[in-house]
Amino acid sequence: MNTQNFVSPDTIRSAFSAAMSAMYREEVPAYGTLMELVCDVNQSALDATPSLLERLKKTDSLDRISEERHGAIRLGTPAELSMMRRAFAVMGMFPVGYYDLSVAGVPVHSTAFRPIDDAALKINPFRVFTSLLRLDLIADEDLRNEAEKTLSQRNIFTPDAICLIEKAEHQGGLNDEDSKSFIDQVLETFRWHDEAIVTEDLYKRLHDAHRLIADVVSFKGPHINHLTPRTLDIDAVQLQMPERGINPKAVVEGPPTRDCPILLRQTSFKALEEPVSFINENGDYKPGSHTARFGEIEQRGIALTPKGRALYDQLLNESRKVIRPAADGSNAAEYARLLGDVFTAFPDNWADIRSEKLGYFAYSVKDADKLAQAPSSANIDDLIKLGAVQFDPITYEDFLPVSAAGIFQSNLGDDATQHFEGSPNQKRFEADLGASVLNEFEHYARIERETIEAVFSNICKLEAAE
Ligand code: OOG
Ligand code: NI
Repeated sequence: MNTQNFVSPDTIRSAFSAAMSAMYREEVPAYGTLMELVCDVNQSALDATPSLLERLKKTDSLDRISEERHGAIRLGTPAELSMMRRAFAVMGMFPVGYYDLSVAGVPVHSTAFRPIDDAALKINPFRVFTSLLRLDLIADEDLRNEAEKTLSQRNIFTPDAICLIEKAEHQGGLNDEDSKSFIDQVLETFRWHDEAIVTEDLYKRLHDAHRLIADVVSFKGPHINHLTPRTLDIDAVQLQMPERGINPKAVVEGPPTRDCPILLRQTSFKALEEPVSFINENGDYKPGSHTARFGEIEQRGIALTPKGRALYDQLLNESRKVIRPAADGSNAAEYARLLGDVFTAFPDNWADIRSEKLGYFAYSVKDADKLAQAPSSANIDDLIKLGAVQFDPITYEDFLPVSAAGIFQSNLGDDATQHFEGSPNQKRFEADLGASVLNEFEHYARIERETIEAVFSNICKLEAAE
């Protein structure tokens, strides 16, 4: 076996996300318009703020600033989920985090497949928010059985995709030619199919149970339902969408605009009504429509510790107790104002966020001479005070359940809010996935700890050299 010939998973992921982007722009022209807007806004932000440009030059690849950072799919069965895990592994994407959306009226639970280490994230951070339908939350037993039967008859992967996944696992990688076919074959799973695999009657019954159930069960595969480029100014994109003829959701999800961005802010244009056809008993097709696909944008900030996250959740809850953002946007400005006010309780400078242990930071040597002179008893705080060490926020690479629910809801139709018994079941999800998910907090804590250890190992080296 010659591993030299294997294409790196990072390269496969980059090529896959580029292929998906091209396919989605062709399938959903409004998404192409959003991409153009994002590019323009990002350019203006860089022109207006030279310090931002300098900072991004150091940490990011500027030419890829406006590229997709994530996409989302919704799967129907445990077998689909576990094969999807194996497909993503070939691209260096692994399940991180568990999100229970049932509490928010959406009958799914989810994870995000993403690159994990810093080098891989830098090459291409593309991730896929992946949900599994929870048929156990459908109350109507007949409907549940029908949905299950329909799902059991579909095969969302091409036979060649499965062969190549198995080959990659067996060999430990794929060569150039195989990796190209792998991308082509796996892309098929994400493609839109306008011919439903159900009758109009079943579609309607699934749709009445929950719009999302109809979206998952009625089609040949789990079409990518949105892609999400990164923006440097989410408020500007939200504001300018209507000028470009695209209809934004009512409010930006997540924290308010701040000097020190935390976690994740997201917004989207509302899902489009698209023509589809339903199968008849006699095998003919009957025209209809389905609303599922949209475009989203994201802006990321610092990863919060459990303490910081608890404060974020508390402030978000407080705001939403006073004003729940209305789907029609009628109280959007009021909500944004209130959110801003309530979040003044969350420190908005990096030093306080760090000293109050609300966020995760990466530590590095700022001045080697000062470090060499530091007393051996100095801890990391002392080293910062001495000017020997600096700290930078670690970016949050994951998702937020309340925000995700808001994205789901605004794209499921504004009448779709429904109540399910909140019932997180991570054990079940992991059994279906065939693997456990990485705990995101432990992951960020480890990154932080390793940077601190690296600083102290520098001191040891300096002492040894004396
Ligand atoms: C996924 C919604 C969640 C996000 O960015 O929070 C999501 C979906 O609509 O399938 O993508
Ligand atoms: Ni999304």
